[in-house]
Order: sequence, then structure tokens, then C-alpha cells
Amino acid sequence: MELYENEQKPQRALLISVDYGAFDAEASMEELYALAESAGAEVVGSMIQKLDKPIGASYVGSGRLEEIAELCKTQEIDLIIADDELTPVQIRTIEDTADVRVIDRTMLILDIFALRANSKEGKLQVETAQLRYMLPRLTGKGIQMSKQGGGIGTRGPGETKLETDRRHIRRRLDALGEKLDEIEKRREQLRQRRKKDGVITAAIVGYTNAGKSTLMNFLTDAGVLEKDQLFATLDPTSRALKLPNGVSVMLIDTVGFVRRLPHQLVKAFRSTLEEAASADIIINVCDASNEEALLHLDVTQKLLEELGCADTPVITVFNKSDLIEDPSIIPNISKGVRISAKKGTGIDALLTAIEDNLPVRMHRVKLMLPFAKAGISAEIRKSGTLFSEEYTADGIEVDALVDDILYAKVKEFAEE
Ligand SMILES: Nc1nc2c(ncn2[C@@H]2O[C@H](COP(=O)(O)OP(=O)(O)OP(=O)(O)O)[C@@H](O)[C@H]2O)c(=O)[nH]1
Ligand SMILES: [Mg+2]
Repeated sequence: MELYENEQKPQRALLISVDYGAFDAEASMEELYALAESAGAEVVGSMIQKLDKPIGASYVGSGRLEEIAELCKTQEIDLIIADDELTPVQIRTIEDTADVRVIDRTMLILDIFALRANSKEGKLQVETAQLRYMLPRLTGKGIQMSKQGGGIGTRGPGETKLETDRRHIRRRLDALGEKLDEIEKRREQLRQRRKKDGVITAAIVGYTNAGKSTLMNFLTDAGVLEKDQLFATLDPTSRALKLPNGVSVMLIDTVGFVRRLPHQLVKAFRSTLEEAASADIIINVCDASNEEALLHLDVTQKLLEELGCADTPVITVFNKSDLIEDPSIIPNISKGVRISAKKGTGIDALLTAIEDNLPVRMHRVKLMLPFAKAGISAEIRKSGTLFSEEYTADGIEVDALVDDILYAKVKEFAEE
């Protein structure tokens, strides 16, 4: 388990949840467990209470709250994490009764992002999301509690800002917004340039910990951090990948998704997510050894649709197939491939799938073909458009329109 550098020992956490039928509380709790460990907590226990809806003042029922308070004492718990977004009142009630810090799922995820953010952009994005979350929750008690001791839920660039007033936070948000707009503009320019240069992009997306970075590294030696922890990657990395048919695509590895991703985060990370959403091809990776793989694929797909890329071709990748004893349990869906990014199996099928989904891009070329390559003219006649062909002393001069695949073959003969 990872320890935050300022902490002597991991915080002992109790996970609580109210099951009111809005989502699969058990599965979500399991995920909360992994998230809490990723943040450096030691999970001591978890409890789920079935209710028609969460109690307005205290989230859980009063009897349950007493049990929680008791457990906090006997188990020396430092932190309660609720698997939902809590209101300031709910947080305060639980804190007052149990006398330990309370954070919710959103704060926990924001905290992990704060821990992982490396780039300037990543830090600005996390701070923005934290402040947006804090702003409507600024109450005297909340601030007071957040000053105590630090730890999970208080880290990150927003930490010192929590103590300042709302107006200050709004000003800070404006400033952050401007900086992020600037970065977004630069990114957009870069995308436009790529498009103009005919660069084809393929984004590797998917649930956190699905093996996106491992796949990226296997395909391109990108050296991206691959780790058995949630949200290991926050900043997009891109590397060129040459396909067997000769066409080069730009692969992009990016931030992972999780169910009920806080909307403040989605908003703050929009530019990063758009990097994926604006790709020509989307490679949706899931951990096929996870029971919830199909749901993970779905969460990712829905978020991508929200980002406006319902029409982009998606290749579904069932990764970690090496961990599955009976591969027949992996659904056989069209445009789906089974791979192991770690062992390097199934990669040929993936590359073929990428080739099959390449956007058709045409290139106008003027070529000087050596006489020995006269066959290429015939190929152009078949799959492209041959405008003119002239035999000269130096070779065959050709003016033609060709697609990417043909272009990869003929570009060495292209004249400037
Ligand atoms: N057994 C097995 N493990 C894998 C495979 N691919 C990735 N892993 C492991 O899964 C863990 C997560 O891999 P990453 O590549 O960091 O996952 P990611 O999707 O980039 O995760 P985030 O950046 O956190 O969203 C690492 O411990 C990898 O070694 C695979 O094919 N088989
Ligand atoms: Mg990664």
C-alpha cells in the first residue's frame, strides 16, 4: 500500500453506504474499497444500510449512526468514507456523532487525482474540480474540520485555498479557467495541425486499471507508468504506431474512467477527455478478468457519447485474457478482440482491427516511379484515381489520388 509522504501510518478507514436502489451498492462498495486503498487508506471495515432513501440529516439511520460511532472508537478509525455525494449537513452530523473526519466518494476521487497530478495542466484541472466541489459546501464547520490533521480528502493544490472565503475561490476559479482555456486552445491548435498533416489518431480509453498504459507501452515503448493502482495515468501521452500495412497512427493513452465519475472532474478534465473523444478511432479497453467488465465498457462508452463521439468507430478490447481460464466466457462481439497487453498475445488481431477501422483519407500525390515499379500505376488505377501518367527519361511521372494504404507504399517516390 502506498503511503502519503507526510503520514506516519495509513489512515484507518470505515466505508459506509446507503443502498436505496439507485446503483449496485455492493459493486460500488468494492470499487470504493479499491479507491480508498489507492488513496493510501487502510480499510478496516464497510457497511451498507438498505433504506428507501438516504436520511436528509445524517445519511444513514440514527441507530446505524450510533453503531458507526461505536465502531470508530473500538477500531480506532480515523476516517469515514461514504459511497455517495454527501451534503454538508450530513457530513457534519456524522462527524459530530462519530468524532472522526468524514469524506464522500467525490472527495476521495478528487484526492486521488490530486495525488497523481504531475503536469501543470493536470494540477490546474484537479484544483478546479476541487474548488468547484468545495464552493457550495463552504460552511464554518466544514472548513474547521478540513484544517485538522490533513490526510485523505484534504490534499492537493486546493488545500490552502479551502481556508479562504468564497469570493477568493471564485476569483481563483476564474484565473484557473483562463489558464485552462489557454492550454485547451493550444491543444486544439495541435489537433488542427495534426488533422491538416493527415495524422490519424487512435485513443486508448477505458476503465481505470484496465491496462491502457500497458498496451500503449507494448505497442510503442512509450514508457508510460503502468501500475496496479487506480488512476495511474492522468495526463495524455501520445506516440506513433506503424501498422503492418504501413500506415502510421498516433496512439493516445489517457485518464481512466470510473463509474459515477464526479461531474466536476469530468468538466475540469474535459480537454483531456476531448483528446480521446476527438480521435479517429477509439480503442475501448476493459479488464476481461473483472466480473464487471461489460459494465466498465458501458460506463466508458456512455461518457464518450456525452463527449460527442457516438459516431467514432470503437474497437472493444478484452485485455488481461491471460488471467482467464475459460476464454469462452468473454463475449464474442463484433469489433471485439481478446488480448493480453502484458503477455503480448492477440496483438495481431488488434492491429488488424485498427487497420480495418482506419478513416479513408485521400492524398493527392505527384510521383516519380522507377520503371521497375510500373506495377504501382496499375494499383493506383484499381484503388485510387490516376490523373496522368507520363514516361520520362528518369522514370514514370504520375499524378494521382491515393488512400492511406497506397500512400504508405508510394510516398517514398513522392516529389515535393
Ligand atoms: N495479468 C495481466 N495484467 C495486466 C495486463 N495488462 C495490464 N495488466 C496490469 O494491470 C495493472 C494496470 O495496468 P495499467 O496499464 O497501469 O492500467 P491503466 O488502464 O493504464 O490504468 P490507469 O492509468 O490507472 O487508468 C498493472 O499492474 C498491469 O501490470 C494483462 O494483459 N494481463
Ligand atoms: Mg494508465
